[in-house]
Amino acid sequence: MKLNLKKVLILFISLFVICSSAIPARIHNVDNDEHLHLRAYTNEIQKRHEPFKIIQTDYFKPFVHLPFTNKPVTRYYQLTLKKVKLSPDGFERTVWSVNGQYPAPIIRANKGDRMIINVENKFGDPAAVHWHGVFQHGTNWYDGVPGQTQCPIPNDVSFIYNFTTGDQHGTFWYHSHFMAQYADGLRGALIVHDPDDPYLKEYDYEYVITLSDWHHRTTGEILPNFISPTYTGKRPVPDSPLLSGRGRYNFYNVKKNKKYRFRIINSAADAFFIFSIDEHKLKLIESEGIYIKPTIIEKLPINVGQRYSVIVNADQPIGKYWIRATIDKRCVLINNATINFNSSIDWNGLGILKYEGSKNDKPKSKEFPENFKICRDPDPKHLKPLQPVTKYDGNISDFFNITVKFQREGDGIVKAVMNNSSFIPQFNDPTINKIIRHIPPDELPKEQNSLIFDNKNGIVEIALWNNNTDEHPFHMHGHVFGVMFVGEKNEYPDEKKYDKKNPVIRDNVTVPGFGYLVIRFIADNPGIWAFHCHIEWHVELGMVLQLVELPSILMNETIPNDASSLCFKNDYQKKRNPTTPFHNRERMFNPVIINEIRRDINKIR
Ligand SMILES: [Cu+2]
Repeated sequence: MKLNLKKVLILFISLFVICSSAIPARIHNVDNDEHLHLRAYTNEIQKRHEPFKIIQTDYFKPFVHLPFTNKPVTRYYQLTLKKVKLSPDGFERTVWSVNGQYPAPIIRANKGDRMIINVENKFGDPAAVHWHGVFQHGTNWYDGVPGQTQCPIPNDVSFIYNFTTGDQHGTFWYHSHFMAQYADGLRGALIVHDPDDPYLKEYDYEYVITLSDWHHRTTGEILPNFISPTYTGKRPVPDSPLLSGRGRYNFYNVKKNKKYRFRIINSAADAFFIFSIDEHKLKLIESEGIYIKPTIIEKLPINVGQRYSVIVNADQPIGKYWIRATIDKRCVLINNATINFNSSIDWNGLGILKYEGSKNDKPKSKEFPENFKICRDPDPKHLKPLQPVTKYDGNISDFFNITVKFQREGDGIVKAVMNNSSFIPQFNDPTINKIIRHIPPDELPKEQNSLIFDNKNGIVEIALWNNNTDEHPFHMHGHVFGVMFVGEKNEYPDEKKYDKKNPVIRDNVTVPGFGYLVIRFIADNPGIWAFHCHIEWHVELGMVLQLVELPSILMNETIPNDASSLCFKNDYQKKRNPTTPFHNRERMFNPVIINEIRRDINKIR
C-alpha cells in the first residue's frame, strides 16, 4: 500500500501542536512505523469484540429505564470523536463531537453491567475520556486522565475503555480530560439505572438535562491568551448558557399528571447554574449516585461537575412553563481585560416544559423566589442520604492539609497553586506507569502534587483552605466522600462541628471563597485519582492534586497491553527529541511557538 507522505506529515504535526513542544524542524524526521503499528494493534482488539453500538441521543425525548436483566450484561458502545460544524446557539463553530452530536450521546447501563466502550479518535488531536463519578475499582487505567492514569489516545487510534458499574447507580457523565477539550464539546451523560431504585415507582419517565456554558471561540484560541504573563483578566466569559446543547425554545414535552425524573448534570467549564421549573416544585432524590431523603425545593443551585435528580409532577394546569437554567453571574468576577468581557450573553438559559395539548404561545409562568445562599451548594439538610452513612466516624489513618491560592510564578504567569505547587501533567509518563515501574511514590516530582497514603481501608481526611475569593467545585475521582465540614471565611474547621454521624455523600463539592472544606473517604481503591477543582480554567492553571492510593498494592498490578501501548508512540517521540520536555505548558501556550508550528503546517500544505 502506498502512503501519502504529505498526509502522514500533517497528521504528525497536528499531534505535536497539541501535545508537544517539539521543535517543528525535527518533526519532519519522525518516521511513521510506530504509529501505524499502534493503529493495526487497536484494530485487532476491535475485531475481537462484538459489534459496538453506535449511539445517538435526542435529549428532548423522554425515556424509561432499560429492561432489567437477571444477570449483569456487557454493553458495547462506539464513540467516534470527530470535529464537526454545529450551531448549538445559532452561531456556527467547530465542535469536538461524539458521534457527530453535541452534547455527546447518553450512555446507559443497569447496575452491575460491564461497559466496553470503543473510543475512536478522529479529532486530529490527542484525546482521553473520563467517566465522571465511576469508581473504576480495579481498572484505574480506564479512568481517562492523561498524565495520571493513561497516555492520551493519539489521533487516528481507537482505545477501548472496559469497566464495570459495580454497585453504582445514578447520574454520571463523561468528558474529555485532555486539556480543556471537554469545553469544546466532548461531554455527555452516563446513566446507570437501578432495579432496586427506591423511587422507581414515583416517576413515569425520565429526562436528562446537561447544562453548559458555551463559547464561540475554541479553547485552542482561548488558552494561549488566558495562560500568558500579560493576561490580567479573569475567567473567560461564555457566549451562551445551553440546556442539553440548545439555546431557548427547546421543548420538554410532558403529559398531564405524569411524573418525570429530571437528571440535571452541570457539565459546564466554569458556570455555576441555578435550575428551576416555574410553578413546579422539585422533589430532590439523588445527589451524584446517592439516594437522598426526599426533600421539596423550588430552586436548585448546581456547581460544575455536580449532578442531581429531581422528580417533577406535571400536575399544573395544561400550558407551558419556563425551565430556567441561569448562570449565576454573582459567582463570576469579570474585569475589562477578561477574555470575551463584552460577551452578548443572556445569562438566563431557558427551556420550556410543554404540556400535551397546550397552546402554541409563549409561557407566561412565574419564577420562584430565591431561597438559598448564593454560590454555595444546597443546604446540607436537603442532601441527607436515604441511609445515614456512619463509616467516616472513626480514627483517621491519613490526614492532609491543603491551601489553595493563586500566585504569579517565575514565568510571569498567574497559576493556581495547592500547597504552593501548580500541577503539571506528564502526558507521556502517567503516574500509574511510574508506580508500576516501582518508582517510590515519595520520589514523584513535586509538581505532581501527590497525596500518598497506604493504609488499606483507613479513613483519609483532607482539610482544604481556599485562600482566594473564588468558590471552587472540588471533584474526586475513584470515590465518593463524606462532607464533614464546609466553612465560610474565618469559620475555621472545628472537629466538634464535623458531620460524622450522617454526612452528605458525594464526589463533587463547593468550597466557599476564603472558606474551608473537610472531607473523609475510605482508602479502598488502589489507584491514582485526581482531586481537582472542576472549573476547567483553574485546572489549566494547575489546581489539581492526585491521590496516590495504596501504592504498595497498585505497584504489583499489571496495566493491560492496550492501555500501555498508548504510550509507545509518545515514548517514541520523546526519544527522538530528548532535550525538550514532552509537555511544557509555557512553551505550548506561547503564541509565538504556536504560530511557528502553524506556519510549518502551511508550508507542507
Ligand atoms: Cu476553581
